[in-house]
Amino acid sequence: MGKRVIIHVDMDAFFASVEQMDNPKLKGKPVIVGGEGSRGVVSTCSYEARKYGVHSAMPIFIAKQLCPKGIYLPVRHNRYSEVSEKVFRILYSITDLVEAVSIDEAYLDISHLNENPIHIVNIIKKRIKESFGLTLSAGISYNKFLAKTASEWNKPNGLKVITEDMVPEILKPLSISKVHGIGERSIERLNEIGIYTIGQLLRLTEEQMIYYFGKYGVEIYNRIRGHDNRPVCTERETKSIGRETTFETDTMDKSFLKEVLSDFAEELTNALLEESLFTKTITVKIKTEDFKTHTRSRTLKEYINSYEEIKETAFDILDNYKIDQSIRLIGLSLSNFTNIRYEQISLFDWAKRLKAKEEE
Ligand code: TTP
Ligand code: MG
Repeated sequence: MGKRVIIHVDMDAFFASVEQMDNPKLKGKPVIVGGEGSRGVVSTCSYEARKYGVHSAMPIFIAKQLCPKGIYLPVRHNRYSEVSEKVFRILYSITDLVEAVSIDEAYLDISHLNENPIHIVNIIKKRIKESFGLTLSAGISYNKFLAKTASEWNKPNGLKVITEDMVPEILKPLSISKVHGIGERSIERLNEIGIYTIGQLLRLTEEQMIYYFGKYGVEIYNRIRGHDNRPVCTERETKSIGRETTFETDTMDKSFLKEVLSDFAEELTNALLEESLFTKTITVKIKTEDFKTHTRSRTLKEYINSYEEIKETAFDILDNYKIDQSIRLIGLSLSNFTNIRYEQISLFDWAKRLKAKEEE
């Protein structure tokens, strides 16, 4: 395979920018878009509001303390999906090789286009700016990991190219939290042993990486060295992901079973992050000493992707299961995915519809 050219694009302050586009009086002002009701957290906010320390996932009441003069607006998912659809239409006009990662984020593989990638990014930026007045940040590199890292480089309205000769030097000062695919738990554990930057992470051996990240250790080891062969996928196929283990000796020890579930929850959370997925259905599978399999599932009201929530749901399922026989196998799996934060409509359904329409 020759060297690839990958672009990662991410809209700036997406929900808030759409609100500013629909109501130009809001331009240049601190706009905070957030959920009402019990969750009451910030979905996103304009860069003007970020100056006050407001950020995504912060409880609205705290945002109001930090930025009392902010303009607080409810989330209008349908509207953002509509705009997102139009933005993707522009991306598809460049190439078919578009991987929609979320409502405002995509990878494009433009290796086959004999064009200057910076020129292509500028065309995309110009079209989106002229059509909707929205800005985005883009990263250009030779793989997905580096393209994504580049797009975060100088938000908003950024453009950054990472070439082979810059790696790994350019990555060294970055915080490990910038590495897409490293979960919150792993970050905590690495911080505990004094690892905060990619430079420090580069000192770990492959074995140590496996110890800290499980199955993804090898991938992360390679990625921070600039190796990432993941293709730009135009369709997602993940239907469920799971882990299970058969014990050497059967057990009835609940706290031991919880330890195992909690390890699985961590691995699966990393897998979710890896694919930018959110899950809604958690399933615990138990095989008892008589070789019978029992599965218990729970489907939640909201999509989640955090270790704590997945672990707690699994514990709850186990607590509701009456252990009256020894257990020989336990498994945990996740299904019912979305790529869109707090969003019910699948981006891929309409991305596919859109393509079908254009092919007609
Ligand atoms: P992001 O691209 O992460 O954020 P953003 O576009 O608002 O800002 P940035 O300029 O940093 O890219 O997410 C895209 C949208 O997804 C965002 O506008 C709102 C929504 N979202 C949530 O609803 N909850 C969250 O916790 C996050 C991070 C985003
Ligand atoms: Mg964004």
